[in-house]
Parts: sequence; C-alpha cells; structure tokens
Amino acid sequence: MSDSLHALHRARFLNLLAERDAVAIIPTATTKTRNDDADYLFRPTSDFWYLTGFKEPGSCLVLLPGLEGEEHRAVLFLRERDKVSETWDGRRLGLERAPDALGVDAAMDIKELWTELPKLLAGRQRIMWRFGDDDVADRRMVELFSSLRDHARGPVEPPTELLDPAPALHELRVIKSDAELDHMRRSAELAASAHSALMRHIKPGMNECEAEALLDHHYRSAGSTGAAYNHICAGGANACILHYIENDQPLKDGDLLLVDSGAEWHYYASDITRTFPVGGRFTPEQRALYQVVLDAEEAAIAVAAPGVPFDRIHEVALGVIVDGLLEHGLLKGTREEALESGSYREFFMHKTGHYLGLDVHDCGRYLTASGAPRPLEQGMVFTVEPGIYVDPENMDVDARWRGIGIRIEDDVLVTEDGHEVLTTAAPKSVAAVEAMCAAQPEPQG
Ligand SMILES: [Mn+2]
Repeated sequence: MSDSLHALHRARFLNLLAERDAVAIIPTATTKTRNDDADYLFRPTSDFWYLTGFKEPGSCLVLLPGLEGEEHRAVLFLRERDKVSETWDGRRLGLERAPDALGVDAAMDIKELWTELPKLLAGRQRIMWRFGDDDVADRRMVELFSSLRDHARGPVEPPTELLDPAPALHELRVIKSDAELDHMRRSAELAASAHSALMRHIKPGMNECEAEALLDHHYRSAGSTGAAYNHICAGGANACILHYIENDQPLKDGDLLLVDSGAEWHYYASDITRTFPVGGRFTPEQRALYQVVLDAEEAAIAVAAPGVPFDRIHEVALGVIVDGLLEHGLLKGTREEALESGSYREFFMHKTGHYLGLDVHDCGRYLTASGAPRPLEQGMVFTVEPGIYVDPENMDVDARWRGIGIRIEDDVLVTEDGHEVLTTAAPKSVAAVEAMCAAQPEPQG
C-alpha cells in the first residue's frame, strides 16, 4: 500500500507544477564515502523523502503535470532488483513492486534515467532541477538541455527555462499536515524522554561520551533512525562552544551539562536543549542565569500565535536576557544601550529559533516577499532556544560567572489560536530539573 502522506505531498506539488507549467526532476542523495570502501549511512534528501517516502539510494522522481487535461504523472526511477547485489548490500524494492508500494504511476530503471528523460520531457518548456548538489548530475542536466534544443524539430519546442524547485517545494514543507505532525510529536516525545533519562543517569565522574551513548541507545532502541543531528553534550565551559560535538571530556561535580539533542522519526527531527547540574544541584550563579534563560524562553513561547511576526520571538527573548544580564551585573548601562550597541552578543550571540521539520534547520522563508518579518501561520513548527554563555576567559565579569553556558530549547507548533509545545515532557524549571537529576536511573537494556 502506498503511504498517503507522501502521495498527498506529491499531489500538492504536482498542482503547483501545473500552475507553473513546469516539470520537476528530484533526485535523492548520493552515497558518500566515509573512508576507503566504507560509506556514511545513507539518508535520502528531505525533498525526495517528502515526495516519495522511499529511502533507497540510486533513485530519482520525475513529476509531470498533465498536458491538456491529461492526468498528472509521477515516474520513479530506481534500482532494478538483482540477486547478487541484494545478497551483498541489502534488499531492493525493484521496479515491479514500486508503483503499488509507493503510489507512483510508473517505475523505471535508474540506469535508464538519462536516456529516458529526453522522451519524458518532450514538449516541456520549463524544467525544475536543483543545481549545486551533485556536479556530475548537473553536467548531465546541461547536456540534456542542450541536446533537447539541438534536436527540436517541427512543432516540438525545446525547453527554455531551468528553474530551482526549492522555492515552491520548500513553501509546502513549511506548513505541516496532521500526518507529518504525528511523526514530529513522536520524535519530540522520544527526545524529551531521552533528556529526562539523561538527567537521572549522569553523575560526576562520568564522561560526555556516556551522555551521547545514552541518547543514541534511547533513540535507536525505540526504533528511530537515530539522532536528527550530531548531539552536543557539553560539560562546564564546553557549553560556551555553540556547536561543541567532541563529547569526550570528563564531567565534574559543580559543572553544568548542556545537552542539545533531537531524535529523528520517519526522518522528521526534534531539537531539544536542556542544561542541568552534573552533581544534581545548581550553584547560586548557575541558578541565577538559568532562571534568566528560562524566563526568556517562556516569555518568547508565550507570544507564539498566528499573525505574530517570526522575529518577535527573538525580540521578546532578547529583552528578558538583556534585563537579566544587567540585573546580575554582567552587562553595564541600560537596556536601550545594550540593545543599541549589541554588547549582549558577547553572552547571547545566536538567534532564538528556526523552523523544524525533515531538516533540523528546516527550509522556508523567514521574510515575506517584500522583506518584512514573516507572520507565523498555523502548522508551522519552530524552535525557541535562548541562551547565555559566559566565556571562561572573559575578564570583564566577576570570576564566579565565568565558564557558565546555558541554553533551553523547545519545539513549538503554531495552532489555530496560539501554540502547542511539543517537548513539554522534558523537565525545565529549576525544581523539576533538580528533582529529575535526583531520581533513580532507568535500568539500561
Ligand atoms: Mn535548534
């Protein structure tokens, strides 16, 4: 049976293509060598997965809106079945089973892609193809374009326009359907339970790598494809390195552990950050800054609703962070001066959130066509993730603050009249975090 989720996405995109009188050619990812003859684990591109729900490498989708009242057609190119290859490298769906399994109209051998495309594209003027992902395929596309032009005869016009499919396709991906939200909720719940398990598990003397291992164990043993991105498990001052992924240092009593990790479920991402004390109790300085970040995060989430401009989320969080930094003497002067000069950037150097979906930094525009901040819409999912990071070498602040890095991040769905936080199951108040840290670890299977 075909998966209605992907069939729905395909139908929507085909309608857009029909409006634009364009065909689209959407290849999946290419396999990448890790070292010698070992490859990185394959993952389809998000655009290809969105439209097909098919995860085998060596695949390409061709979408052909019907000409003059004909039906739209979806043609999938994929690897033919092969006993020897399947014995060595794994099962293949194959051409015969693909139409029923995936709901496409026809299946063709990927080896024939570049010889079949000229026939499929005959009489089409606009072709959507994303340049820049694969040099070899880009060259073949240019050759195909040129060959169609050279061989155009009589009434058949050659193609005249090559367009990027991303603007149209990525706009569809910004608004999540209920079926997509089911996957995103599952991803969020899985990540939230992993963060809770980690708070119970971590003790002084463990290593950051043990935090990473527990997250992987949690995700994979639940049947997820794994982590949605490289986990950040940053003890102490490592938290001040925003994309710290070495995760190989010992965890000390008195330090915080910042964990930024999300699960991937049906290739949909969650993205949660929690920061908790390795020894189970915040120091007064850690608690003070933690409360500022938490207040900022909750204030920013509170304003999320349809019609609110996306950058309002950041403005609200930033205001609370700046007030807190002033209150604790980390910043000098007034709120206006700090905002005007950007002096806060020493402690809060990133924005407060991003779209979330098949990609952790999901596609979609943050501005309207006229360049204004884009209003939130029902069905958008985005993260809210303010932070405070005090560089351990910052000699302008009192020594007791140095090396504290805190971020708190939740995943927020815009609903019809407000919002829903998808990641509430991960504790975040000071009391709830300390209580979870004090709880007994779950037995590990
Ligand atoms: Mn994030």
